[in-house]
Parts: sequence; C-alpha cells; structure tokens
Amino acid sequence: MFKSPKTVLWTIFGDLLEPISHFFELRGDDMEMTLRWYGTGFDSVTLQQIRQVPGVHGVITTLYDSVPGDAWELSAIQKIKKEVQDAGLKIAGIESVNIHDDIKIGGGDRDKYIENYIKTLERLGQEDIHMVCYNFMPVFDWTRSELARLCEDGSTVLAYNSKAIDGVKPEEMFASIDKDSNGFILPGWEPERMARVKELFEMYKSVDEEKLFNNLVYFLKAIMPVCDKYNIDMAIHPDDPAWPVFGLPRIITSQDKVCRMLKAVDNPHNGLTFCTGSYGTNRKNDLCEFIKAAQGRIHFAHVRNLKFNTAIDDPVLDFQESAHLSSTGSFDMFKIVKTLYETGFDGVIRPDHGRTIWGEKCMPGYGLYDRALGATYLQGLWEACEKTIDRSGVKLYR
Ligand SMILES: [Mn+2]
Repeated sequence: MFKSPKTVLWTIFGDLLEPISHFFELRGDDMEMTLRWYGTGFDSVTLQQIRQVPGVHGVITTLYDSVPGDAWELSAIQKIKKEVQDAGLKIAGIESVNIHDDIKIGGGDRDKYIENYIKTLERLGQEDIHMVCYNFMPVFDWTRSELARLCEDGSTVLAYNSKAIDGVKPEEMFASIDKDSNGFILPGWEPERMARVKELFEMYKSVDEEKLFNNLVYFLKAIMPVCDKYNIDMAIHPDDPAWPVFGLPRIITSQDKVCRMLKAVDNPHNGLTFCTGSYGTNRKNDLCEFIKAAQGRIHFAHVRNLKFNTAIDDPVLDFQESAHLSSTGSFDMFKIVKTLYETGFDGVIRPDHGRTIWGEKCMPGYGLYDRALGATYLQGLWEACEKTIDRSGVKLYR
C-alpha cells in the first residue's frame, strides 16, 4: 500500500507538526477543484467524463451503498480508490460518511456507532483520504418542493416554494421526490430510510435544538483524536434549507450557531463544508461575513448560485437553483470566491447542484454538463483573484 511521504509524516508526527505545518509547506496552498461522483452503478456520469473537465483532477465520492452506522471495510475503500486512480483521478474527499440516528438522538447505542465511525475514519486516513463531509440533520437531508422546474431556456432546476412545503406531510414529500428523481436514488432520500419516516419522527420527538447540539459536540469530541492522528478534516454540511422543516430541529444554519459549534470543539479538524446554496437559502445569512468568521475552518466549499423569485419581506418564499454565473441568480459569485481566496482558503471545492441541460438523463442536480460549466466558471473567478490579489501575507488555512 503506497502512502505519500506527507501521510507517513502526519501519521507519526501529526500532533507535533500541526502548529508548524504551514512553514514547511506540508499542506497545499491552492484550492482543489473537484466534482462529486456517486460511484459506478449509481451515477450517470463516468470518471472518464470527469477526467475531461478542465482543471478537475479529483472527485468527491462515497460508498453509496453503505449503511449509516456500519464501519467501512478497508477493502471497499481500496477498491473505489483504485477505480478512481485507474481513471487518472484522485479521491479528494468523502461526501458523505453518514451519521447513525442514534448518535444524533443520543441513544443507548451511540458509543458503538461512534466506534464504527472512528474505524471508518482510521481506514480512510490509512488510505490517504483526509477530508470527510457529513451532516447532522434529523430525518431529512436537503428539502426541495420540485426537482425539475422548467426554466425559460428549456433547462430544469431544483426549486423550493414554501407554500408547497408547509402544507405537505413528510411522507407525501418523499413520494413526490421519488416520482421526480428519474429513477436515481437521491442522497438522503433512500427508500429504506423513507419507509421508516414515521418511526424516525417518533424517535426525534424528545430532541430539541440544544440536545441535538450537545449530541453533535459529544460526537465531535469523540472523533477528534483519530482526526488528529490521521490529519482528517471533518467538514459539516449545513442544513438545507437553513431553517427548521417539518418541526424538526436544525442547528447548522447560521453564522452564530456555527461559530458556537466551532468554539465548542476548538480543533482545526472540526470544520465546515461551506455550501453557499444551503446557507444562502436564508437571506439573513451574509455569506461573505460568514466566510470571514469561519476563516481557517472551511475545509470544503460547495459554490453555487440561487435565484430568489419573491421579495425578502414576502411571506411566501420561492427560490430555484440557477446556473453558477452571478448574472443568472441572486448571489455575487465573484465576491464569494474572492472572499474565500482572500481568507486563505486552500481546501477542496466543487460546483454544486447544476441545472439539467442539453437533454441529459441524470440525477436531478448532478448532471455532468452544467456542473462542468460551473467548475470552469469558478476556476475563472479563482484565476482572476490569483492574478489581481496578493495573498502572500495571508496565513493559509493551515
Ligand atoms: Mn451542498
């Protein structure tokens, strides 16, 4: 098993090297552009296609058929790693290693599931994988009311309308998501999970925001030693949308709440996936101020645009995902990328949900074409920053 010299150094001297790593360039100093890839048999996009997207050398992947709570087998990690490498790419990180509900609820078996999570992290670290995205959302992953809203140009996008969501029961929500998913299994909306939706709601009945927060802190404290040992950056994904849905608590929604979480476990390996399209759903969030406040703790960036169709004071909230360009949505994408650049971001980045265009048959949000356009656009913005802004005096993240 090949290990890079850096990994060997980190494995042995990680604790000692941490504070001085920057000076010896043990870390990269540039962002790493990637695309998410769900794995052969799950994704309509192939590694060979991703290999041809300019500037993309890595993928973010997962063991898509793994069950939350199970320890990942080393052989399974090695197999997917080899497949990615054989295609001329690398695994830049994992999205996601999902968290068992017992950990989120604080149930009787949580220590057992945390032990399994630690085993997974250990094996990922041994395979030279150092970034893990996860989320701490109860029952549901991301929520949208439509997966294929038709745009003027004939493309389709994911969209959210509060009237449609507020009047619906969770199980009906699942049926409509399932119907529009083009036959793909959407992350977080796995059928076996949704079959248990009522039971899950029952389990979360006694879990309020404070309890969920404490359970997250408990989990993070337990895994930090293995993250320190293998230099693994944990990157929590925000709740999407960034407010409570269906009466369930949501805690990774705003700058204040996130800063509290970062302080509660004040270790650089306890960090964020900064997803502009998730935090940005809540218009009270100032994305650039947020990036500055979390400087040094953003390990993974999902950068995409949204278009709001209702005024900020309208009781009905309606938004849709747009192409990545600033001109097609409500966010100033240059300002977002510039803020990441200026604050020393040197982590993994990827375009996020794209539109479905050019007749592609794909998982909603995860077609090749619009994400490839997004990756190219974001790299253009980054290049503009590199050529006009001197960040040599900025302490890179680590
Ligand atoms: Mn995201």
